[in-house]
Amino acid sequence: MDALAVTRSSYPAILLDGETKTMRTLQIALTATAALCIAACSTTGPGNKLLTLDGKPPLVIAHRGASGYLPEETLEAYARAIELGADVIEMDLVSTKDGVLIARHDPNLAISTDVAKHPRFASRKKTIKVDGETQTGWFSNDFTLAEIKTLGGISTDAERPQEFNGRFKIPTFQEIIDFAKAKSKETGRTIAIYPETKNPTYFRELGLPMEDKVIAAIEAAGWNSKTAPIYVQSFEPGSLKYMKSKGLNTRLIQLIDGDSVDLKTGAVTFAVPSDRPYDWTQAGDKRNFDAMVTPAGLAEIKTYADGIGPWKRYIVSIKGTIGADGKPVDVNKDGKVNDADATSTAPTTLIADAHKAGLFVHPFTFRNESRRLAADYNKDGKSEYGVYYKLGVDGVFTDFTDTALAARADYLKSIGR
Ligand SMILES: [Ca+2]
Ligand SMILES: [Ca+2]
Repeated sequence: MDALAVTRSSYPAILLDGETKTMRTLQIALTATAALCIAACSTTGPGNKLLTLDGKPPLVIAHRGASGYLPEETLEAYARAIELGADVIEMDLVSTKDGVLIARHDPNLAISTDVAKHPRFASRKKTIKVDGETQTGWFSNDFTLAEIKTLGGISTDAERPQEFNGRFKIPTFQEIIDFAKAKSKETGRTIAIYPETKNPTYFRELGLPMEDKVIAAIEAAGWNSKTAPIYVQSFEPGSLKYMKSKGLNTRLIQLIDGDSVDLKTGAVTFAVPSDRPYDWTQAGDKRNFDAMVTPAGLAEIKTYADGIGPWKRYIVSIKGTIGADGKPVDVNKDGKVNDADATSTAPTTLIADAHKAGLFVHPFTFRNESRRLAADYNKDGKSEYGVYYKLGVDGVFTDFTDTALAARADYLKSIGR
C-alpha cells in the first residue's frame, strides 16, 4: 500500500527533453489563459465551484487519529486530531478473545503495542497466516480485553515521535463512540467517526465475527442512518454487504488497495495481502483490487456502498527514472529509492467515474514525510493535498490533520470560497 519506489528525473527535466518550439509556444499560451482564469475565476463564476459529489468542501479524516504525532488509535491521538480541527476520526476494529471490538490497525499486536515488553505474554508469541501473509507476533484474538488494557500503544513508524510509546491505552470501539460524542458536545462541532472492519474473514473463521457487534454499537449510539456522523468502511465487500443486509443504514465505503507502483509505467501493482479482498481470495475470485475502479466495478460497488476509499495512486500515480540496469534510479542521491525520487503522472478519471456512478471518493493516505512525497511537491505536503482537492476528492485520509486543513483553507481561498 505504500509505494517504496521511484525514480525518473524531475518533471521539468522531462518536459525540457521532449520540448519543441511549438510546445513551448502552446505552453506559454496556456499559462497566460490559466493566469487570466485565476484572476477572473477566484471571485465568481464556475471557478469557485467545488467538484465534490455534494458540492461541499472535502472532509479531513484523521487516519488513526493524529497518528503523525502520537501513537495511533489511542484516545490521546483522537483528542489531538480533534484539537487540530479534524472533521472525522478514523479507526480500525479488531476483536479480542472475549469478543470485544478494540481499535488496532492489525490483529498482530506486535506492530502497534508494547506487548513484546510484557514477559507474562511471552508464551503467546506465534507465527500464523493473516489473510495469506505469514506473520510472527501476538494476536488480539489470544488476549482478553482485561489483558489488552495492560498494554500501551506505540508508534508504528520509526521516523515519528517515540517518546509517547507505552503511555496510552488501547481503546474499545464503545469508548471511542462515547469519546466522539463527548468531544462533539464539548467543542460544539460534529466529530464523525469512521470505523473499519479489519480482517473480517480472519475473525469470522476464529468464531469472532465483528459485523453484528458493529451494528449493535451503532444502533445503541443512535447513529444508524445515512445522515448520522458515521462512515463504515472495509476492504472486504462481503463484510459491507453483510452489514447492509442486517440493517446497517449508515454510509458505507468500499476500500480499494494496491501493493505498490511499477515505476516504469506508473501502474498500481498487486501482491498478497494487498492484491484483492481476502473474501474474494477465499471464494476463488482471482481479480485484483483494480477490478473495482472500472465503470463496471464502480457500478457493482454502488449496489451496496455509498463511496470508495481508494489508495491515492489510483487517482494520481508516480513514475521513476529507470537506469540502464532496469532498476529505479536514486534521483536525489540520498541512498534510498522512494517516492521522493519519482514524479506525479497525469490524473486518472477515477474521481469523475466514481461521481458519475454516484459514489464519493476518500483516498488514502496523505503523509508529510518528504520520502513519501513525489518530487514535484517540493517536500511540501500541502501541495499534494492541493492537487487532489482540485480534482474533486470528497475527503482525504491523513496522518497530519493540520497540514490537510491548512491546504484545504488555501484551496478554498484560491477558488474564492
Ligand atoms: Ca483503516
Ligand atoms: Ca532517493
